[in-house]
Amino acid sequence: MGLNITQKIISAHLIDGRMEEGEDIAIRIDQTLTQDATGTMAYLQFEALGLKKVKTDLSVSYIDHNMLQSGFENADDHRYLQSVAAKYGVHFSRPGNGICHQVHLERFGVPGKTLLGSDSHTPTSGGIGMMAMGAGGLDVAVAMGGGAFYLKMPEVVKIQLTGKLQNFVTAKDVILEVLRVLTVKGGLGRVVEYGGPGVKSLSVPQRATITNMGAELGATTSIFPSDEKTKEFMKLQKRAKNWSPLEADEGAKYSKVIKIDLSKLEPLLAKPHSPDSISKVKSIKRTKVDQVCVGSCTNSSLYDLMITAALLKGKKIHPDVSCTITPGSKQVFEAIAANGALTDIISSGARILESGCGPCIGMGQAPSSGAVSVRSFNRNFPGRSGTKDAQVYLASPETCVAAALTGYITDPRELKKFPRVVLPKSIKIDDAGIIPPTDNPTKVTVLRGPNIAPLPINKGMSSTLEGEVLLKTGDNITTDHIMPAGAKVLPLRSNIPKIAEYVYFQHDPGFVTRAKEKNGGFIVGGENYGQGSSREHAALAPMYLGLKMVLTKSFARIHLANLINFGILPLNFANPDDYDKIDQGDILKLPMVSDIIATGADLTVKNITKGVDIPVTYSLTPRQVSIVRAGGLLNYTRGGGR
Ligand code: MIC
Ligand code: SF4
Repeated sequence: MGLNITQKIISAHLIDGRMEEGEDIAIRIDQTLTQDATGTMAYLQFEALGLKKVKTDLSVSYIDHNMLQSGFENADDHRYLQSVAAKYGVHFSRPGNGICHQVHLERFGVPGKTLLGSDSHTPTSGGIGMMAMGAGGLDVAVAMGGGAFYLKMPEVVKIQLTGKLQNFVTAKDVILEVLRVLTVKGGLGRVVEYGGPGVKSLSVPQRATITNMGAELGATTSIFPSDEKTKEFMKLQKRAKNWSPLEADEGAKYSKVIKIDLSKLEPLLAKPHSPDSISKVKSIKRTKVDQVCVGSCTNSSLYDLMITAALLKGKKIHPDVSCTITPGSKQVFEAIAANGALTDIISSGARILESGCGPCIGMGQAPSSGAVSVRSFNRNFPGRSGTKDAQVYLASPETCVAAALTGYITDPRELKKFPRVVLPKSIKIDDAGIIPPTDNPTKVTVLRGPNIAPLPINKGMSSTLEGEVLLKTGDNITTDHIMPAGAKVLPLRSNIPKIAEYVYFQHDPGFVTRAKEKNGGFIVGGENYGQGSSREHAALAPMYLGLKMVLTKSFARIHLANLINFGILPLNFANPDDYDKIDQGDILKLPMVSDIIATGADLTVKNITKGVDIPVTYSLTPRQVSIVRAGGLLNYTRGGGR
């Protein structure tokens, strides 16, 4: 039987389990990446494993999120990350060197290898033919220690591409189309694999835009074949020796095939407040724009910046628009400086930002009250921009520039003249922003500032759980709702007691006080609970507040894994209509739950307030049951579990 790309990579890395859809499997991880907002926890956890050195082929620690140094906190964390990287054999990408996914694609990605990153957009490297997945920091720490990564054998969906994109239609429009078809829940338990004759018309950075935003589908990952275009890209990066071809076999099986004719696509955008709220740009009625931001790990490649500059050349940003532009890496920044594109950007009146996540994660550039912001980013969840009532649209750099020049949401085809951007045949490769690990790790002292608080460790699970429903939510709750980011909260990522004060801060400001008064309790949610980022703080901080169990219609993959890793019991309604039988404030009881899940027997939640019994399910592997009962993965590992 022919294998698809996903099956090929998994079979070459399989440590445990059978490669059958839905089966629990364990795979070997070749490379890891971390970023600063999740990295401090990941390395504290790695240190707790007591190893001398990472056991991966390559591990990289990036600084890209917490770049504002408005107090000592982020600077302290950066110092810790640099010293811990040197000590344990990790490459360190300095602040200013660029966004982890962009840099990893350029400098480290290798077709056919596995990559685990403590950031949900790690699938960006799927653009180069890697099996690249996002995970919580603890899973990445375990992988750095040589441990396997556990996942369910995904089903594989094929996106069959034909045709060629027209002028002003972009890779971003491809992934927005996929989001329109599959929605933010459509990727759950799936890998999205791209194939068909249309693939060869897309460059690696274009492919990476598509796999990057595949995270918004909730997919395990997204992947492209490795072909001549991949070789070309790796040659440009002076890494041709790392290239190898990879494609699906003839007759490879897929659970579903979705056909997209690239030549029929039009400029699209995602409307507030979800990446799957898709519309054609031309169908948006006249909407005035206050802010435009080009950048983020989705759209900050050299091509993205060059087309942005070419469209801005000789024109001025509309007086009512504040426009920021962020090159994704030092390499991109240097290239546009050298070829003059940067001058076109600056003279248009756009504001150029240092290479990093910046406005994408609310690290500066929060829009004005009620503002309309058009961004080339990947997420427009409520409040993520830093302004609660901002209206954020997601679109291609081309559509962003059209808005920046006209002051309105505008179909970029109205700009008429399409500038042909020719990428250079060679670019300057200078890895001065990447510090390799030292040869002399014993001489390195790990530097910890006062911002870094010890990791809170959960207690083992009680035999019976009883408590109040602290919060009942609707569908598609994001980790930005649970544990907001932004310039104020992100510096607290290394300090769980402090960051715990911000759990559900914008969505439900009374949550923390309630959780403390009631001594913890439960959360009830709808579909796709915990979608979005990989931040384990969305489990760790609620755990610190005493959250014991979350009962939902369904969970997003990474958040589910994070809840388990920190000993919070994830349950699903056996019957989704029973969601209506619980209200916020109800008292729930789960008698002998710890014993019941150990045996795999049926489980019932008793709603004491309403006097009803609610059947629930738990799709946990025996290993996950042991982790939850132990109070989390660290306790489980310390107790001898692997
Ligand atoms: C994001 O885009 O939400 C982030 C910030 O990159 C997160 C990681 C984090 O919360 O630190 C992600 O996507 O995993
Ligand atoms: Fe950074 Fe935004 Fe990409 Fe997350 S989505 S890694 S915050 S640029």
